[in-house]
Amino acid sequence: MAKFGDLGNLLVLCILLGIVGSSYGQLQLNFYAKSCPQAEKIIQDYVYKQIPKAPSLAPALLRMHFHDCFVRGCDGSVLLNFTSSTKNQTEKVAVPNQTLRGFSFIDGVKKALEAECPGVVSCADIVALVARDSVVVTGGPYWKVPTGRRDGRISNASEALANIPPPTSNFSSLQTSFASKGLDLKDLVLLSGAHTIGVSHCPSFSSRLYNFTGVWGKKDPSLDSEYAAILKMKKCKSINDNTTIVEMDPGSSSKFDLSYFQLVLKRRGLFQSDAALTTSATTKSFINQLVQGSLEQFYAEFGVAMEKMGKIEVKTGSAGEIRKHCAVVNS
Ligand code: HEM
Ligand SMILES: *[C@@H]1O[C@H](CO)[C@@H](O)[C@H](O)[C@H]1NC(C)=O
Ligand SMILES: *[C@@H]1O[C@H](CO)[C@@H](O)[C@H](O)[C@H]1NC(C)=O
Ligand SMILES: *[C@@H]1O[C@H](CO)[C@@H](O)[C@H](O)[C@H]1NC(C)=O
Ligand SMILES: *[C@@H]1O[C@H](CO)[C@@H](O)[C@H](O)[C@H]1NC(C)=O
Ligand SMILES: *[C@@H]1O[C@H](CO)[C@@H](O)[C@H](O)[C@H]1NC(C)=O
Ligand SMILES: *[C@@H]1O[C@H](CO)[C@@H](O)[C@H](O)[C@H]1NC(C)=O
Ligand SMILES: CC(=O)N[C@H]1CO[C@H](CO)[C@@H](O)[C@@H]1O
Repeated sequence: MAKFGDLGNLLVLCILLGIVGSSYGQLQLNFYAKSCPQAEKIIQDYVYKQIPKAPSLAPALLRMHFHDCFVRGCDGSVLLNFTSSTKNQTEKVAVPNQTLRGFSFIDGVKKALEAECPGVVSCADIVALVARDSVVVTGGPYWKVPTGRRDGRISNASEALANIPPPTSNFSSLQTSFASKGLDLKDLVLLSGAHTIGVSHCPSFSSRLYNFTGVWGKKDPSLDSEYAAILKMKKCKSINDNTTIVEMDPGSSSKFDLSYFQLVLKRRGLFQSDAALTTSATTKSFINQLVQGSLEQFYAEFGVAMEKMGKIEVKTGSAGEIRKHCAVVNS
C-alpha cells in the first residue's frame, strides 16, 4: 500500500510541477514550428547572405544579444527607440549602447519575417537567433536557441547603465553582475571569450594608457607595458580619441579561437574587465583549462553558456507582446 501511496504522491508532484512549469512558460526548440515553420530558415538565409558581405556585423550582433539579455531579460528592449514612459531615453541612448551596431540588420530580418507570417516572431527571438547564426556563418561555435521569447514594452537608459558591466569593472563587480543574472564564474569566463571577435573604441580602455585611477600620466600596471606603448603609439594617440577602433584580439579578431584567453594570460586583455579575470584563482584556473584544452571543448562550453544567457528573465506565454516593428512598441 505504501508503494501506491508513494506513486500517488509522485504523480501529484509531477502534475503540480507540470502546472507550475507551464504557467511560467518555457522556451522550447523550434517554438514556431506550427505558427511560422519557415521562421528559423528565413533568419538563417538572411544572415548567411548578408553577414559575409559585412562580416564586422557578426560580433556587433553577438554583443547586442548580451546587452539585450542583461537589461530586463532577453526581451528585445535594446532595440526600442521610443516608449511612452521613457520617450527617447531608451537603452540605446545609454553609454554602453552607443557603440552597439546592427539595428537596421535586425529591422531587415523582421521585415522578411513579417512578409511570411505577420505578428508571429518576436524581436527578442530574432536577436537571439541572429546572434547565433552570425557567429556560425563566420566559422564560430553553434549553440541551441530555444525560442518563444516575447517582447518587452519598457526600455530605460538608466537601467542599461546600471546593468551592463562597464569595461572598468573589477572581479567582484563582474561576479556580482553575472550572479544577479543567474550566471556563475565559469559563465563569466566563457562569455568573456566572446571578445575573441570584434572591436572596441579607445574610450573603453584609454584611461588604462593615460589616466589610470584618475592620475594623469599613470598607466594601468596590470596591462603589459610593451602592449600599452603600442596602443598609445599606433592606436589611441590621445585620451580624447573616440573614433579609432581597436581589435580586442589583434590579428585574429575575426576568428573565434582561444587567442583571447592566451592574451589575457599575457596581460594583454584590452579592458580592465578582461584583466580582472586573472585576479581570482578560480577564474584564472578556468582560463588555464581553456587554453590547455581544445577549440572543440571551448565551443561546446561557450554554447552551453550562451544558451543559459539566452534564458535570462525571458517573457513567455502571454507576457509582453510580439512587436510589429522592432524599434517601437505596439500601440
Ligand atoms: C564581462 C563583462 C563585459 C564587459 C565589461 C564588456 C565590455 C565590452 C566593451 C567595452 C566593448 C567595446 C565597446 C566599444 O568600445 O566599441 C565590448 C565589445 C564586445 N563585446 Fe563585450 N563585454 C563584456 C561581456 C561580453 C559578453 C558576455 C559578450 C557576448 C557573449 C560580449 C561580446 C562582445 C563583442 C562580440 C564585442 C565586439 C563588438 C563589435 O565588434 O562591435 N561581451 N565589450
Ligand atoms: C530607430 O532609430 C534608429 C537609429 O538608432 C533609426 O535608424 C531608425 O530609423 C529608427 N526607427 C524607427 C522606427 O523610428
Ligand atoms: C528608469 O529607471 C530608473 C532607475 O531604475 C528609474 O529611477 C526611472 O524612474 C525610470 N524611468 C522611467 C521613465 O520609468
Ligand atoms: C528626444 O526627444 C526630445 C523631445 O521629446 C527632443 O527634443 C530631443 O532632441 C530628442 N533627443 C534625441 C537624441 O533624439
Ligand atoms: C570593485 O569595484 C567596485 C565598484 O567600483 C568597488 O566598490 C569595490 O570596492 C571594488 N573592489 C575591489 C576589491 O577593488
Ligand atoms: C583623468 O581622470 C580624472 C578622474 O576620472 C578626470 O577628472 C580627468 O578629467 C581625467 N583627465 C583627462 C585628461 O581626461
Ligand atoms: C568625440 O570627440 C569629438 C571631438 O573631440 C567630440 O566632438 C564628440 O562630442 C565626441 N563624442 C563623444 C560621444 O564623446
Ligand atoms: C545606436 C544608437 O541608438 N546609438 C545612440 C546612442 O546614444 C547616442 C547619444 O545619445 C546617440 O547619438 C546614438 O544615436
